[in-house]
Parts: sequence; C-alpha cells; structure tokens
Amino acid sequence: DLVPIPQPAGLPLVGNMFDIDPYYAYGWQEKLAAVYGEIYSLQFGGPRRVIVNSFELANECFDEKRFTKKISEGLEQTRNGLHDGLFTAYSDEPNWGIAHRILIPAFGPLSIRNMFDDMHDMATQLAMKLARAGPDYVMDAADDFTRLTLDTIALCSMDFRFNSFYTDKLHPFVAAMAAFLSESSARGSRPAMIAPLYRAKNKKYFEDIEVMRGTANEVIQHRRTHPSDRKDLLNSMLNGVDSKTGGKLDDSCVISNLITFMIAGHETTSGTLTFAFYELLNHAEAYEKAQKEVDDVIGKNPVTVDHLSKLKYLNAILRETLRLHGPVGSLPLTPLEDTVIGDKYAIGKGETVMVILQRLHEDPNVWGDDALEWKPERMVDEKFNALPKNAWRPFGNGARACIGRPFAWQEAVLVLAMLLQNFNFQMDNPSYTLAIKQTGTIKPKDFYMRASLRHGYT
Ligand code: MNH
Repeated sequence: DLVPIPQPAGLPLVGNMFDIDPYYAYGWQEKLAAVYGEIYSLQFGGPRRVIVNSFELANECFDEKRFTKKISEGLEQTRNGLHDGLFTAYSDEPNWGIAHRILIPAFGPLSIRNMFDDMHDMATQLAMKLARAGPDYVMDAADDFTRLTLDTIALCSMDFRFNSFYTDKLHPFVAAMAAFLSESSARGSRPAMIAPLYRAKNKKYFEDIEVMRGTANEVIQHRRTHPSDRKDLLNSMLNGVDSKTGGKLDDSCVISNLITFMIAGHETTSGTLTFAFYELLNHAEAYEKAQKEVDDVIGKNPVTVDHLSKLKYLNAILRETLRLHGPVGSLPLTPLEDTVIGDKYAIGKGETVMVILQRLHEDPNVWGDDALEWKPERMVDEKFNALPKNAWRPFGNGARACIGRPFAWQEAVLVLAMLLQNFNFQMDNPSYTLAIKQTGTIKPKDFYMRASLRHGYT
C-alpha cells in the first residue's frame, strides 16, 4: 500500500523556505532527518524535492535501470558558470559523452601515475613550509590543505602554478570559485518570485563567473601560443578526438571543464585531508598505528608512487573519513519512469530525489550501533570489499560517479604519508569540538594544528 511522503507544513507561495538554511544544508538535513526519518519532501514554491536518508531506499535509487542523475535546482544554477562541463551536464547532452570518453584515459591509472612527480612537488612545498615555520606556527588546516590541493590540480591538469604557498593573498580565481559555489546552491532553493530582490548578490555572482571563465580562457590561449607535449588534462581536451563521434571539444566546453576540475578537484580533497587529521588527532591509537605503518613501509626514504598501495591502514583511514565526513553532501537523482520505492513511496518521473550521503553513511542497518564512531578498522581491505554494494558512495554512483577518484586518492595518500613521516602533529586547541563550515562542500571550521619535525626532512 502506498504511504504519502511526509512534508513539513511550510507557508503559502514560499513553501519550506523557512525550514532550511540555504547556506547550511549540512545542518538542516540533520535536523529534518531526526524528525522525519527515512524519507520526506520539501517545496520552495515549485515542484517538491524528495529527500532520502536510508540505505534501503538509497539502494533502490542507485539502480541505474530505474534512476539517473538529475540536474537538480542547485545544479541548474551551477550551470550558469559550468555550462555543459562534466559535473553539470545532462547525461544526454552531447558534450557530456564526448568529454567523458576523451577524459577517461586521461584520468586512468597510467596518467595519474605520471602525475605523481608534480603531486610530490606540491606536497613537498607544504612540508617545507611546515618545517620552516616550526612548531609555533598555528596551521589553519583547511586553509593550508586548500592551497595544496588547488595548486596540485592546477599544476597537474594545466601546468599552471598558483604558487599559493608563496603569497598571502590567494588568486582572485579562488575567491570567485568559492563564492560562486555557495551562491549557486543558495539560488537553487530561493523561490523564483523573490530571486530578483537579491540584486547585489546577483551582480556579484555573475562577476565571479566572469573572473572564473576569463582566467580559464587565458590559460587555454597561453597553451595555444606556447604548445607543449605534456600529457595533461588540458592537452587531452584541446587535442582529443572522440572515438565514437569523431567530435572535439570547443573552447567554451574546455573552459567549463577546466573550471569544473579546479572546483571538484580541490575543495573535496582538502576537506578530506582536514577531516582525516581531525580524526587522527582525536584517536591516538589510530595515529600511532598510521605513523608506524608509514615508518615500516617507507622509513626515511622519499615517498614513491609504489609505496602508496602498500599503506593499507592509511587507505582505511581515508575510506572511514569519507564515510563520516564525505565532502559532497548529497546525490541528485530522478526516476526514469513513475516508480515506487520501499514498496510504499510513489515518486513521479522527473521528480528530484536527493540521497543524503551523510545519512546513508551512518545507517545503523549497515554500520551497526557504533555507526557514528570513526573506526578505520572497519575499512581494511577485507571488510571494505565485503560491504553491501551502494553502502559507501562518497564518490557518487554509476556513469556519473567521480572521474577524479584515482587522482584524489593518490594525492591524499601521498600527503598523509609525507606528513606523518616527517612531523608530529598536535591540535592547537586540545578541547576543540567539531564544527562544520559549508561552502559547496563541508570542512571542519576553525581547526588548527601544530607540526614539529620528527627528524631531518627527507
Ligand atoms: Mn569528484 C563527480 C566526490 C575529487 C572531478 N565527485 C563527483 C561526484 C561525487 C564526487 C560525489 C558525483 C556528484 C553527483 O552525482 O552529482 N570528488 C568527490 C570526492 C573527491 C573528489 C569525495 C575527493 C575526495 N573530483 C575529484 C577530483 C576531480 C573530480 C580530484 C578532478 C580532478 N568529480 C569530478 C568530476 C565529476 C565528479 C569531473 C563529474 C563526473 C560526471 O558527471 O561525469
């Protein structure tokens, strides 16, 4: 028998606008889940959106025969800047298929392996900074990791050096990107009738888009006038020919994808690294175990690409960190036909369904009563490989899953290894309690650490 999907009462015209904080999805998603449980819906003066919280229901929504990625209201807004780039394209938009096929090999294991030296160069810049600054330096973890991951993705993808560790003021592109992201998602839940009232915000929003697209265009034109035979993402996109259609990517699409990589490629990985350190510094045993693994596998030698897959416990640490603190909050989906999930909730073709990853990843039916505890032991290879399909989805699902996963993984393990090898870390404020800062993705807010060298830098 069908059961209606519950929805908070809301107000006429603006619907549930006052039930949520458009700049803090992390918070309202947690609160409303506590009230409504596995499923509920919201409305902002338009069609309703269905919010899914449990493994059982999410598992059905991840079936690609029944559901596909939805360009949600928030992503529709993100398209103002990212157009038909990989992340925001409709699945049936020609440039999604062309870019996907051209870029799959460019993000493949061999290509990512070839990026190791550039990643190592950047990780060394962070290590050198910490070594020079010494234990009195109060490291704003999210800030330094963001400098690191931004510089890494820019160097690896388009041979561009932001040199973030050598400047106090970050490149205007960086601020534009952060503001663009958070405003796009806020615009997505703003009722259409009041949107024009936000004049100053709207003006700044389109200026930020200009900054991003202008900077990316300069990089492309620079590559044209200074050709190189680097096997990077930019060259793949400028020169690649689609095996299926024979098509190429036009400049506008290359711009969209370059910005997509900058956005998708740095906030996520820096958030993951910051949360990993937050958890390590709150779990002394895990910290010691991780450091010992690094010492056993690498010793005082330089970290090489072949070390990374041998760091089993570090891999488990990252998996468990992404379970509890995955930087991407939700996956937007839609049924291909009218359907029923959980044998009782009807969802119409084309309706937006948001699977909340935070809730999926703490479902006690999968993770047990200690679901909220951070325990890397549950993510060692044997246990990780035995998890139910779809229980752990921090990188998304199916054809529209993260194309940058091997890139992010190689970078995160390398950085974790190099830092644990060379430094002892401490929290600056041992009584720190976790608070979340949300831009597009989530990060620990005001989390500071100190680093002291363990031995001479290697
Ligand atoms: Mn990534 C899609 C998470 C790192 C580039 N990424 C996704 C999705 C998730 C995700 C979730 C699916 C979103 C959706 O369904 O709407 N990404 C991550 C996480 C990390 C990450 C948790 C790091 C940790 N991503 C990266 C990196 C890059 C990247 C690094 C690029 C270098 N991600 C993408 C792109 C897509 C994507 C591009 C869109 C793929 C597609 O739809 O074809």
